[in-house]
Amino acid sequence: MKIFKLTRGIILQHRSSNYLFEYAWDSLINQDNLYKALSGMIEGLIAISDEQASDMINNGLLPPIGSQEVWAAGVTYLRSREARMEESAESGAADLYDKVYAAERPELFFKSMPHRVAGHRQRVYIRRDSAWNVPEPELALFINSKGIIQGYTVANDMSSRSIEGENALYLPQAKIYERSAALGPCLYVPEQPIPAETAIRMSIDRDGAEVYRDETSIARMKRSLPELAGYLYRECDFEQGCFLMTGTCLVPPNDFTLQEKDVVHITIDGIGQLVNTVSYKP
Ligand code: DO4
Ligand code: MG
Repeated sequence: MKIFKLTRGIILQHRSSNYLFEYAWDSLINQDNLYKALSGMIEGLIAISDEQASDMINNGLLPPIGSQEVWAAGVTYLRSREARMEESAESGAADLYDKVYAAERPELFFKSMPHRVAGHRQRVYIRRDSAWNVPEPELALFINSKGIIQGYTVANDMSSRSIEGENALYLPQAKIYERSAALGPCLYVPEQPIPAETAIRMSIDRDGAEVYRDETSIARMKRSLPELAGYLYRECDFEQGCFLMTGTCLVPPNDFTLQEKDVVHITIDGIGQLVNTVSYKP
């Protein structure tokens, strides 16, 4: 099932039916066995038509986050390791990425407070002081306060390759700025964990023409999803749960940088599509 956070309530979609209700987002999603908890609520909810649901989703959608922090994992796919080693060759930091890909401990970093997160059809930003900017399509996990993965969403970990490539210690500046994180369109809450062969796709449009398209599967991830969640929760408590981006699996060619007004589409099977237009911070 899917839950959409709206300006006027929450829509739960399950087996071709839509239900609209009011609930505090944090307490709704931070439950044990969220699928079962949501299924148990359905009986008491009032169904709305597909037209009503689409209209509300098209006109009042928010990112599927409440007060949670957003964290991210890095270098979890071979493609990310390669790209990072190329961009940092001159700074001499290429080895760091090679080592972290192979190490037992994953790379985990803080990505965003909820107020900096863009939702579906909202703008994401590129930095004015960065010459080389890319979107990073990622599966994001929603992990509840007990450390158990309860749901998934589509994520964009917007990044500056020039800033990170100049010096690996600039990572927070390459990664954390206004609207550098996007999540949406919904929180997908399946009965079983998301299948390993789930496909993830990204395309980028410029002036109405497609300038990039590629796809892969999350089966290529070097680490397991519970392993990433386990490391994050080792010494951190998250009272309302936490979102964790699981690393990028697609990187555009090295001569590609995002421009203002580019439109980034990221799709993950079963979850949906996250679309964001690129902009500078006004
Ligand atoms: O090591 C830097 C960040 C890596 C990252 O964001 C990714 O692999 O997705
Ligand atoms: Mg990333």
